[in-house]
Amino acid sequence: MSTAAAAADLPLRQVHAACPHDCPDTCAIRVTLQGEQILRLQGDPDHPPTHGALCTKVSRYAERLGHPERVLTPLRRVGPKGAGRFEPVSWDEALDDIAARLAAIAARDPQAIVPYSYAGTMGFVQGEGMAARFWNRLGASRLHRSICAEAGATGLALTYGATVGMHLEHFAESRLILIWGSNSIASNLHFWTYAQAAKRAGAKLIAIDPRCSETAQKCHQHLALRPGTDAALALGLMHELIVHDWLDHDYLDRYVEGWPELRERALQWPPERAAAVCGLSVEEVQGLARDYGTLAPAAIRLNYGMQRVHGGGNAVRLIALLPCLVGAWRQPAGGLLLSASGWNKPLRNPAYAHPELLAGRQPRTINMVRIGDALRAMPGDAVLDGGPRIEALVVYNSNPVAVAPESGQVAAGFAREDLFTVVLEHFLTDTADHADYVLPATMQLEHWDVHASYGHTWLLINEPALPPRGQARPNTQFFRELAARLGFDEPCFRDDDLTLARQAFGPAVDFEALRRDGWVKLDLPPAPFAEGGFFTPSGRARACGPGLPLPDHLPNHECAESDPALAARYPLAMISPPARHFLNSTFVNITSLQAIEREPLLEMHPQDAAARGIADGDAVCVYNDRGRYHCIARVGPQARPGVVNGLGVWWRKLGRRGTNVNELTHQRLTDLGEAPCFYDCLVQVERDAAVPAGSEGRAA
Ligand SMILES: Nc1nc2c(c(=O)[nH]1)N[C@H]1C(S)=C(S)[C@@H](COP(=O)(O)OP(=O)(O)OC[C@H]3O[C@@H](n4cnc5c(=O)[nH]c(N)nc54)[C@H](O)[C@@H]3O)O[C@H]1N2
Ligand SMILES: Nc1nc2c(c(=O)[nH]1)N[C@H]1C(S)=C(S)[C@@H](COP(=O)(O)OP(=O)(O)OC[C@H]3O[C@@H](n4cnc5c(=O)[nH]c(N)nc54)[C@H](O)[C@@H]3O)O[C@H]1N2
Ligand code: SF4
Ligand SMILES: [Mo]
Repeated sequence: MSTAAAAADLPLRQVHAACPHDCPDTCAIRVTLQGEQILRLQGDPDHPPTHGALCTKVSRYAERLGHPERVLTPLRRVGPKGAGRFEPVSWDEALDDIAARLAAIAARDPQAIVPYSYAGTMGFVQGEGMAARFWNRLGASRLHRSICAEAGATGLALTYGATVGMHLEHFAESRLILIWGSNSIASNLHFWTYAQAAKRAGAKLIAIDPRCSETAQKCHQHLALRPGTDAALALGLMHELIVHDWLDHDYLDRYVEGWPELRERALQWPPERAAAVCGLSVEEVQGLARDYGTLAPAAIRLNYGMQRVHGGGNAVRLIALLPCLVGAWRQPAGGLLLSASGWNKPLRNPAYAHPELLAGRQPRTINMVRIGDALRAMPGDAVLDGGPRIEALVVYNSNPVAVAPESGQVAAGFAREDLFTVVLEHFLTDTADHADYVLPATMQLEHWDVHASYGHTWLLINEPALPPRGQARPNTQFFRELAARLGFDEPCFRDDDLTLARQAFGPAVDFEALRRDGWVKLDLPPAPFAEGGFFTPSGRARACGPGLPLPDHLPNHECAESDPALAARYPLAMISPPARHFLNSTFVNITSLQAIEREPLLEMHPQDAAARGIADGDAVCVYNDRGRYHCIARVGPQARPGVVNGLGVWWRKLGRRGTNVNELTHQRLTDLGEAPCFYDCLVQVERDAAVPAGSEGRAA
């Protein structure tokens, strides 16, 4: 009997899964299988925010799972670093050698070993579930996981006392929605569904974004401000709210700390000043203030796109205070949402990472944003935080060679022949190419996990639907086996994945309900700050106070105001927001999605293109002192004058001439949170005369 016929005899089964990707939507997935054959993979129709729909990327999950280039056996390097030449080895051979190499380094100083991980999966189990215990026990360096949201999250927490905001579903009832630094259609699709409902009910939608994104095109209005000027816009809005008295005085008096001081500062920002800084018209600033001051309930969907600049933290602090000025928080459909992750924090198990295993040690911290510098640093350099030279890296759930800033330096660091690098991956990414060992990791449908969301207020479970392909193993298993080989005999290293899933949340979460339904909703008030109740010590939102200076507009590191000489050489500001069909660097190698995105693109305004003799479709070189990025110009209204949009984040080896947009970005940090400044970057562009468009093969 053939296997297909055998499968047809098997009963259908349904499994609750969760989308693992770094996306605020955290969709619930329903998988229908017969035997080991996926019949259907769909958004769970019963999960309110998912609403039965997955994005284009994840609806192709089976393509990623069964991809012919998936890494299915452990691999050991045979060529030079970075060449991506490997031979298969057994798991035992790989683990024995890795354990021996790490033990030798740890005997000198475990801090010379650095874990590098981010949000390839957002799951608690396959994220840091077993890994954090292992690193604590080893005493390895700690990693400041700052590459995405730290500036904004810090600004938000300074203001509200936690990273919390409106509930996603209430946006459907808003009358005004400011979509601020967010291309929601690409990166927050399920929010867009609620925004569309509001629009149908008569709400006005305004996009605040340097780029005329897919989302901005569908809003009633688009304000194309200069990158990194959001704080100036917020101050200009406050000025107008004050002079027209569109204020909720009662709310301000009762629930805001430092309002008199903030008021004085805002009065220094008449719309003329704000408009000049932002590159907007005075009428645009005034009109936005009128809408915000007079339409209620008014909601702001802020996203991380606007905080990847020098002053990103201050900008978030100012914008987060806007709903307090107009009393928007009084209604469920008013307020602001940047992150919802603080809502689930109290439910997480504080003992999960077993901090006691550190036994009083306080290892140094490496900032993941500065991995390019850190890998090349010598003891005494500040970036090493008082610790030793980095001798070994264990990378999981991340692709730093592609996504970290100043990637030329990152690649150079990873290319150090004396660096021992282990990468847990699904594919031979740019980072995996630099590994001494690449170990095959399971994908979401092959392992257990539990998820919380940073965009909504549900918790989700992910049950394995399929056995691992090939020799793939969950991340947890790698750390368990390494722990055993290093003689770590604490019982927590023997917890299996289901146990880890159970342990992630405290007793307040009904794990059996999670398994039965696939998700549970957090029990929270609909208008959380209707009467103050912020998570600050005073319970009031904080504009300033003891130890907290007033927020202000800080110009970009790289702009004419901060560095006129640099701006003279590199007159264009570059932002590098995500391409719609990739998720950071994930999916770049998925054939059907790559076919939609086609090539690495640089959007340019016709004026800027004409001044450089560049036509739509030309091959161009984007450059600054850090590097050269080769891509294709898309000339049109998506870019505002003076700003180019380099859509990210291609794998270097799948891009043109082995480059991606992070060749150009720098490793300087934001005002708050020590986060990256991906969108604070000056460049120049020229035609790639040497290579006519379309004639260049990919540098694989
Ligand atoms: N399809 C897709 N979805 C994603 C991602 C992805 O790569 N692709 N990434 C995921 C991740 S990691 C995250 S953190 C989230 C959020 O990811 P975000 O990076 O916030 O993603 P976007 O929503 O694209 O928001 C970026 C928007 O901010 C704009 N922007 C850039 N600079 C400025 C500025 O100075 N001011 C203002 N006002 N706007 C600016 C950009 O033009 C862009 O439209 O999305 C997640 N979802
Ligand atoms: N220029 C520029 N650079 C950026 C950004 C930008 O907007 N512009 N965005 C930044 C942002 S917001 C972020 S969050 C970072 C994201 O950076 P990363 O977190 O590194 O995200 P990805 O590039 O998606 O890489 C995740 C990797 O994890 C792997 N992975 C997924 N699941 C698993 C698993 O279960 N086990 C293992 N072992 N591996 C797994 C995937 O195959 C993938 O290669 O990039 C940043 N870089
Ligand atoms: S990437 Fe985002 S929108 Fe797409 S399925 Fe995952 S959580 Fe949903
Ligand atoms: Mo991110």
